[in-house]
Amino acid sequence: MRIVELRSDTKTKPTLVMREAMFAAEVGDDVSGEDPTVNRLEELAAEMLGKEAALFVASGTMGNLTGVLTHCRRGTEVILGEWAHIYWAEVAGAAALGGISYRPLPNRPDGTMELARIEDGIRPPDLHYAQTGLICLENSHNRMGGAVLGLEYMAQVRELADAHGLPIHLDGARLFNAAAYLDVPAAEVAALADSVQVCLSKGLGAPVGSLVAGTADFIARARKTRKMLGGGMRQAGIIAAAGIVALEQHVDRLQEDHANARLLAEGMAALPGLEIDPDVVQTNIVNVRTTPGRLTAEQFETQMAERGVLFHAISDSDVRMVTHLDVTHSDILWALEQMTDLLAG
Ligand code: TLP
Repeated sequence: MRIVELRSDTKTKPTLVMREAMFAAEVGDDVSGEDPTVNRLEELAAEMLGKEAALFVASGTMGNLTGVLTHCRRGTEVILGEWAHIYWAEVAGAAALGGISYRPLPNRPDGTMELARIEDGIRPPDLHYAQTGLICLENSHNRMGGAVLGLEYMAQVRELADAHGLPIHLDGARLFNAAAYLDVPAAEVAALADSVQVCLSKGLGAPVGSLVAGTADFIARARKTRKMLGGGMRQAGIIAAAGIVALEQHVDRLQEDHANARLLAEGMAALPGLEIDPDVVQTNIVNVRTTPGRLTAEQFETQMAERGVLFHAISDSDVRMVTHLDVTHSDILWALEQMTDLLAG
């Protein structure tokens, strides 16, 4: 059966070029900084993100946790959106492992938090209060359908953070998608944060890995945090080699994924039983609502899976579809045909 995999851009499989690079990778013990391939990946990432240094980590979750633990002491508090991936889908790692509390604020549909709410969320120096230690942003915003935070908004948060002497950590799991939408280099977005986490294993197609980037001093401290978390890998050049291919070859093609997402959204907007405004789709994530009284999100997911079109329900009424390297224009047209058949039949 033909399968169109829209559950996540994490589902991408390494390309032949990646597998060849992995096979041929020169390696060494990365814990002692001796893996030339990891070193090359970290230098490349730092350069693309406009930061002094970068650190290769096993996952986005580990990258964010490394970032938060490196910025914050025990007993401090992190301001972030209630739909920030760090808050809702990373097992409360900073609380469990770092003694750090979260101050979740409402996310608007565009992924932003109201500036006044952020300012209110920053704790005054009262003896009773936890000290605010960090602000986290997410760009593009996963739960908000891949919405992109604009540079102007990020600059306003930066100004606020500076006024209060607070650092910003950017969960840029899909930073390159955001930069492609904004049509600016990723470094321009990353410049508005102190530290940034980017995933290689999402739309960029690598099998494993993320990078955390920041100042040389921050990354030296993050390296120790990573070691504490058990993330010191040895001959990690084997997987870093795929990451280099991801950064060199798969950044410029992200617009294709965005065009496919848009095509999917436009197609679904015309179908009965589904509700979506295609204009809100900016990157590679499409959240679509099922009309009340027709198929529920779960029924839509199950019945389309029987036809080979895979995606997930994210609430009783909404499903999420994600385009990526392994989904073609023709896959989208075929998926839309299957949906038409199910919903119009
Ligand atoms: N997102 C995944 C998971 O939620 C399943 C997905 O399919 O979208 N930040 C953001 C914004 C993310 O979307 C994710 C993963 C992560 C961090 C964590 O990355 P990993 O999965 O590598 O730990």
